[in-house]
Amino acid sequence: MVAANVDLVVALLPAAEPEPSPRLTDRVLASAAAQDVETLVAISKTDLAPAAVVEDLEGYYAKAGVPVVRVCAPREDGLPALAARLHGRTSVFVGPSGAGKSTLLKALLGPLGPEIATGAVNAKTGRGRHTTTSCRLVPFPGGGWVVDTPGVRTLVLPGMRPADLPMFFPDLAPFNGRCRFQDCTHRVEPGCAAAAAASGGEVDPRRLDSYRAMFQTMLEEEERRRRSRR
Ligand SMILES: Nc1nc2c(ncn2[C@@H]2O[C@H](COP(=O)(O)OP(=O)(O)O)[C@@H](O)[C@H]2O)c(=O)[nH]1
Ligand SMILES: [Mg+2]
Ligand SMILES: [Zn+2]
Repeated sequence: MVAANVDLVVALLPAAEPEPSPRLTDRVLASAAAQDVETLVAISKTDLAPAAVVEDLEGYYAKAGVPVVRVCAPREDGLPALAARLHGRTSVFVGPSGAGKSTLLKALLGPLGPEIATGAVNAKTGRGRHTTTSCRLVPFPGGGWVVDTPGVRTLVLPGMRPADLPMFFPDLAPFNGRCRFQDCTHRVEPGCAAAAAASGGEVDPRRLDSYRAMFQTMLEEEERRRRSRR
């Protein structure tokens, strides 16, 4: 996706400014899982959102079976927990522009770290400004590497087949083969075990919707590629 030999993708999910988009985070997580890379969600900018919003996001990922930490760079909250995960590994920070990736990396590296540019979120659009324009590989104190990346808005997943997508959603994978139809895609088929789990609250219905939206995007991508080949 971003760099070779990556051990860990840290998906930054801002609690506010810009507006949190778990759907984008879900796409980052599924893409990383498809490349057999471990993932961690870091809910950032927690000082800018009500506690209920942060708790909801945290609960969403805990229930989805994805490790999650809360971080707030200016308050230095959650930094030791995150640093422990980064130690000795090659990690990539991924997330929307303005999520606080560069700020977080700066806070982790401390005053002796290299100069890293950060940029305010555009007040009019609520979007980040893409201050970080290229990937940047930074040595992590005590061992390891961290890659700071520019913001992602959408993700294209070359070579990933829609039918394989449930495998990369840890909370949906257990339902594979448990639906009425063996090749159920958990979208519109009757007798879908994943849909029943979402209705029953065992799976967050928003996660299933997010999966379905990603599946749809992948179908559209496939169609676009097919057309451009003709
Ligand atoms: N209040 C607050 N602001 C933050 C936090 N993290 C980053 N920011 C601000 O958000 C803006 C975007 O941060 P930046 O690190 O450039 O985001 P990036 O595009 O993901 O690298 C900057 O103005 C930062 O100062 C945070 O935890 N709390
Ligand atoms: Mg940046
Ligand atoms: Zn199903």
